[in-house]
Amino acid sequence: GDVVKILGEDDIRRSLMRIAHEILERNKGARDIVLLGIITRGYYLAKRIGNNIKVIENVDVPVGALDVAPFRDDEKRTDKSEDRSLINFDVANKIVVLVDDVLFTGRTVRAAMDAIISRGRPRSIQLAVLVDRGHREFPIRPDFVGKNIPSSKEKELIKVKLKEVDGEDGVFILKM
Ligand code: 3GP
Ligand code: 5GP
Ligand code: MG
Repeated sequence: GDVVKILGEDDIRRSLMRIAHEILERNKGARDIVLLGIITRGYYLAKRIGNNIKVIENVDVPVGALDVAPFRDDEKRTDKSEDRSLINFDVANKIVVLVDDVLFTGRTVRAAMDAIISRGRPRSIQLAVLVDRGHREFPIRPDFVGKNIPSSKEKELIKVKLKEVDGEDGVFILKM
């Protein structure tokens, strides 16, 4: 069906710079912040936010890749031995900023919180997403949002493209 572009390359770049500023404002600097991006695209967004924090504050914040599949509550759950997370730092006592591309039902974020807590006890967990499309099934809300895109739960799909994975940057609505 129809494809409508909602965000272009420049829009995404500005959103991720604003989110970096908001994270630093909320936490009064970069101290004790670590970024965990949900595999696949959330991880590349987390890396970009980390690069932006470096530009703004001249601080390197640790960035890790979080695989939530071992902690899902449905049939897509995989064995813990297949955990693809890549996190070479401690989350205990840190301010963990969880990053994902699209927030929908909240189930992925619920699983992500389990994945994080299985590694240690963070001081806090905050949530940054490029797109919030609504339709939550759990009591979860984002702290930092690129764009709210009200969507039809069944008739629409949000497509996020990132250069690192898809060769181009863009957010699109697909009407099915
Ligand atoms: P991601 O791993 O980069 O987030 O789920 C596999 C991919 O398909 C995801 O990539 C996600 O962006 C994309 N996707 C598109 N629509 C949906 C959807 O409705 N549900 C899920 N789980 N993924 C979707
Ligand atoms: P949730 O668990 O909140 O329902 O969905 C969040 C996760 O599923 C995100 O990591 C995202 O990749 C994927 N997802 C759910 N719906 C969509 C969608 O419409 N578009 C895209 N790109 N991803 C989605
Ligand atoms: Mg995702």
